[in-house]
Amino acid sequence: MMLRNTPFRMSQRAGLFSPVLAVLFTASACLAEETADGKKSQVKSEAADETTPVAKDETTPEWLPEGKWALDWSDEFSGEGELEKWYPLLGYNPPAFKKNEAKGIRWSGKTEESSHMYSVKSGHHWLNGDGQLVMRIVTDKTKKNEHGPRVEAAYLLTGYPEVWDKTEPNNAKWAGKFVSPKDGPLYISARVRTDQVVGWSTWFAFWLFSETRAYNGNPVDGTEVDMIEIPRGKHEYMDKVFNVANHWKSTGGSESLQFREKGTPPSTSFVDVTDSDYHTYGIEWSKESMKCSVDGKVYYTFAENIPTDPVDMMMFLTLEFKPNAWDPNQGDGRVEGPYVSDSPEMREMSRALVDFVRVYRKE
Ligand SMILES: [Ca+2]
Repeated sequence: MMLRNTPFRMSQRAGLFSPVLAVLFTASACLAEETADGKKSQVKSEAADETTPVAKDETTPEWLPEGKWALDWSDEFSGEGELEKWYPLLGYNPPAFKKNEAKGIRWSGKTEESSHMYSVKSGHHWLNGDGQLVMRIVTDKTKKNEHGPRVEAAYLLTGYPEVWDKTEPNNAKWAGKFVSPKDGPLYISARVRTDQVVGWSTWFAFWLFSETRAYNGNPVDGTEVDMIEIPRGKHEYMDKVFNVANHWKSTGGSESLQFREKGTPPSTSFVDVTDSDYHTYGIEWSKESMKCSVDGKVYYTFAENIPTDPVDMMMFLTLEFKPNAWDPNQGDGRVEGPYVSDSPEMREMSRALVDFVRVYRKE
């Protein structure tokens, strides 16, 4: 899902993919995604790469792609207390971030009052002492803006705005943990449980993203890579659905694929990411391709528009909310549909548990 996004519509598939790749696909329907300024990009529905080997044990967290891999970075989310390797998105102002005065907003309009959700410093993400990061997204019923009850969420990055820098596209230079396949292929994975991601118009996402160069039309220096997104909504097909995507331009520069158990057509290959198991979402990222896998089975391979020499791509773990961002009449989890818990002051719409994030480098 790009920063600017509006509902999908059914439409004919157009040729973003090579004919060679296309023959591997077993389903042909697609969804088109209409962006905020009215142009359509593509969201094809399903198609498994049947040529890819399947992991011996689909839940083994240590599954790795073929080859020899060395652990480069990881967060096992052990212990309690503050996160050390992840930063809540609190805006784009380096001095405010350094002074701990920054305030985060997301899906924003022109002002704080027109934001659909807020990323906040604390309160919605924590270590549970049992080896997992807990993330949640809630409606604070005591606060409102022009969109209604205010939504706050865990929205975590491995980077932060470090210093003003006029040579940077957005005048801010980012620091933190960046990832790049320039010096050799990477395998990046997250083990996540999402059975409590239930709120309508919420979704869980695990991304690679450049805050400065994602949508400049040049995939080489950084894009938005959605290693996994799990949206929820009142439509039956949204009971069990996930997608992967690469976005390199705000309009007309997207490649994405949706997998679903229900709907027309259903996917020929699918894993139920809404069950109570942990699932491992991985990407094997080289300068030639990005292979997105679930539990060691590759679901989709990006072969074009690869970020081959990204400047500041970092990892994201997020819960998000925007009414009908994925589909018209998706439902508003603030006031209807399932939820995790509810009180007069707050409704917890969705919750995710993250067991680890690991980055391996090919030797
Ligand atoms: Ca770019």
